[in-house]
Amino acid sequence: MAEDGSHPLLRGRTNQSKYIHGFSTSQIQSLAAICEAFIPPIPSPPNPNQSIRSFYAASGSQSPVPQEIAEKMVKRYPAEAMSFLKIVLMLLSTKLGSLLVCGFICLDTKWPFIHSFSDLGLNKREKILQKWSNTYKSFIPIRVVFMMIKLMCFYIFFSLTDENAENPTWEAVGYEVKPPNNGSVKPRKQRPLEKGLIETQNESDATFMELLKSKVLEVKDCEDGFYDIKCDVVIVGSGCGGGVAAAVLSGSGHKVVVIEKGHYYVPEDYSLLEGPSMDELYENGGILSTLDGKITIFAGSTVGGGSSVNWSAAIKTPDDVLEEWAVDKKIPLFGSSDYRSAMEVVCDRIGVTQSCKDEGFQNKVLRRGCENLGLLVETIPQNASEDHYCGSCCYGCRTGDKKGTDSTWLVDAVNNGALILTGCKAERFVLEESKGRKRCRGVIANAESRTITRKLRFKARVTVSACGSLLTPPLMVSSGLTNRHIGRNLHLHPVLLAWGYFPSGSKTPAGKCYEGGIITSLHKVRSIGDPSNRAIVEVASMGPASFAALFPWVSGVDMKDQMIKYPRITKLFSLVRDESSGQVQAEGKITYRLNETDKGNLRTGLRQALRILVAAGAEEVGTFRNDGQRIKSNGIKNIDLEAFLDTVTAPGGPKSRSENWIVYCSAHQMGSCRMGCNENEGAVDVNGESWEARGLFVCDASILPTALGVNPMITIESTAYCVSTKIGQALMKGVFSD
Ligand SMILES: Cc1cc2nc3c(=O)[nH]c(=O)nc-3n(C[C@H](O)[C@H](O)[C@H](O)COP(=O)(O)OP(=O)(O)OC[C@H]3O[C@@H](n4cnc5c(N)ncnc54)[C@H](O)[C@@H]3O)c2cc1C
Ligand SMILES: *[C@@H]1O[C@H](CO)[C@@H](O)[C@H](O)[C@H]1NC(C)=O
Ligand SMILES: *[C@@H]1O[C@H](CO)[C@@H](O)[C@H](O)[C@H]1NC(C)=O
Ligand SMILES: *[C@@H]1O[C@H](CO)[C@@H](O)[C@H](O)[C@H]1NC(C)=O
Ligand SMILES: *[C@@H]1O[C@H](CO)[C@@H](O)[C@H](O)[C@H]1NC(C)=O
Ligand SMILES: CC(=O)N[C@H]1CO[C@H](CO)[C@@H](O)[C@@H]1O
Repeated sequence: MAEDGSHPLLRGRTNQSKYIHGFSTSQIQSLAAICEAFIPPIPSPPNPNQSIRSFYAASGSQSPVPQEIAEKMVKRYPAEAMSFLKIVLMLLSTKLGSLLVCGFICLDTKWPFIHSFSDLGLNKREKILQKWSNTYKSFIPIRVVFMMIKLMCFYIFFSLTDENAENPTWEAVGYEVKPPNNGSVKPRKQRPLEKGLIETQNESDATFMELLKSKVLEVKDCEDGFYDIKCDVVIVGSGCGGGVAAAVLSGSGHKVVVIEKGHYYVPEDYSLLEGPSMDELYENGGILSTLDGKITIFAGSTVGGGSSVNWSAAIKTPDDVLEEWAVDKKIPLFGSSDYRSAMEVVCDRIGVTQSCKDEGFQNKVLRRGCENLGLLVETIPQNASEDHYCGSCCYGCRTGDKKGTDSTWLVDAVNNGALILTGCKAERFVLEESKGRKRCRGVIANAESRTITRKLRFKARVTVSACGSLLTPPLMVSSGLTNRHIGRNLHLHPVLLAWGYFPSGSKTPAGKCYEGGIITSLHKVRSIGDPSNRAIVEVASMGPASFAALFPWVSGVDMKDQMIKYPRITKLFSLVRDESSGQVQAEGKITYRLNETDKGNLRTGLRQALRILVAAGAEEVGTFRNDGQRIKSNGIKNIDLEAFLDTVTAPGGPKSRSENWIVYCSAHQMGSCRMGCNENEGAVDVNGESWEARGLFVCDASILPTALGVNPMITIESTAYCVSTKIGQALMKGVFSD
């Protein structure tokens, strides 16, 4: 610890930072006491080097860690959850409150007989946290409090950086943020989207109008507090769906404006730092979950949307799914040759390669494990070049090699004269009553800049919602649309993770978990003989902070012991093509109920993932269940492994009333505005147009009729390609000229 008591490499930051979290001093004190119990200073293992020694000596209570945790929690967690958490922290700062929340462990035979939480010794505090994690019958949802603090505590501890963009733990946990190899970041004269880009956050009333006019848009400063902006097509969202729609519609000669609430980053801008990247590129900074805290949800929010952070897996829509959508769901598009050729166009444009020269450590593990078990393992095509090898693409691709929409479709769009407004958030669609069915006339949006004082009203013949499955429904609902499928049928492709530790120097695949192409191989569980199983196994990419945030905490020592193995821990996940579904009608209010069928499939997939890790030579394997479920697997007998696997289940979340719990993850959201062959079957028709409002189309993952079962990007882009091609044809025919 440094002389001023601060985290060794974080000095200098403390004084400059101004915190606005609104925690009282005693609440911060309680929080710090909890963090210290999560991450206690402890003696290091024998013969440590300097970095290991200081890692073991470091404490979660060192300034500014608790302040940063408080700040981030207030910014990212729902307000109701925070109010409750603050009450608990306040109680813990008093003796009676601590007794109430923690029980008899706060009592002492000696004066003062009762201790407040922060006055308790580290051992007792650790015991209390262990109890919280295991408590399922209590009058306050203490497990949720446990989860909220634990997640943020580890996330901040392993992602906070100093002015040199370093975190004091990284050397010890074997993590290194490498700038990409020299040659690949070419200095650019102009950013690829420059000529069509308007970063509204940089503009003021004075400059904004001029800028719009210079980009050949008809703009009017209206008396009623709006800037009116005229175009043929306005597209909300620039992700997989929006990017493709922008390219196609501008390509057919229409004046297209894309509005995106996120910002624009070019490869050189990406810091690759886990903390800032999550903040800049992900919805709610990567801290988003279902209301019950059971499923952690990741979605992109930047120019390029999910395609800028995606894990490079480019998989075509499986034939059986296409048939189901065309036949059972009666949507001809998915049985058409148009759709098949759209997939070719999409793969071509984003440059999908069929093989990978040098697979990373985690994918090698998956491949070797499958091969040793005689299981089928498939190679996943990537849109990046074959020797693409930078496992940090989930934080933006620094080499510019991975082709997200921001380096493909959106470039085509601006070359065709489309404009992209960033820092600009759509608020509601402009709907007019007309002859029984509404007519959509555009969208009203807010620019982020405080010096743009008016709202923006985009007037267009056609309006396209491409906000993704979590945000298209809230926008439709707040615009007054009422079809009952809006915001329902939300599929998440829920994921359960398994881990395996592979000491280096052994006969296991070489490399580090955060290097190499992210997803290059895949195992379909149904290939082992149960054709009804809907799970697949792939590898998961996580920086140390996200890993620590999710990894089960059972004690301070255990967590530190695990974290120094981080580079050699492979994470595999079981992902299910979910029949279960959830709802999202208001922003950030996501519910989801996983049913027994899906749970069963997920569990089968998870067991399979563990078998694969063992077969690949893991020394120890485990799940992410709260009790740290794991087994030493070196040379394990099959019968013992199977006995362990019998105990591997798909438990409930932190709010469930069962002894063990787990956090599920989701990076694929679909279906929340699904296409249907009539109004009772879906929120939009088979052309993607709202049943209720003419001229309003949806062009993102929310229109997929069901869950897909594989990584969805190619399917979303191909669907968007078909939907927008038809819109273009209709515009040509003058269908929307009224
Ligand atoms: C970490 C991660 C890894 C992934 N890896 C893969 C992979 O390897 N392979 C694969 O196939 N898929 C992958 N996916 C999934 C894929 O990226 C998404 O399914 C896909 O991006 C969804 O496309 P979309 O068009 O529906 O929405 P998005 O791409 O999410 O785009 C929506 C955009 O709309 C913007 N927006 C939302 N509301 C508004 C508003 N009101 N006003 C203005 N703008 C708004 C958002 O900021 C966002 O940029 C991954 C996803 C994540 C998060
Ligand atoms: C990397 O780039 C720098 C500056 O352009 C150059 O000096 C250096 O030699 C390069 N290193 C390699 C390995 O190419
Ligand atoms: C907008 O502002 C950011 C910093 O806030 C700057 O990096 C960027 O270059 C600006 N863009 C334009 C077009 O001026
Ligand atoms: C996501 O990444 C993959 C692989 O790098 C790429 O093929 C795809 O184009 C990206 N997403 C989109 C929407 O382009
Ligand atoms: C799970 O949900 C799907 C779709 O609603 C249904 O077909 C299946 O029977 C359900 N399974 C169970 C066990 O309820
Ligand atoms: C097969 C194919 O399209 N390969 C392309 C993949 O993307 C790289 C660039 O990233 C192209 O050079 C390849 O031609």
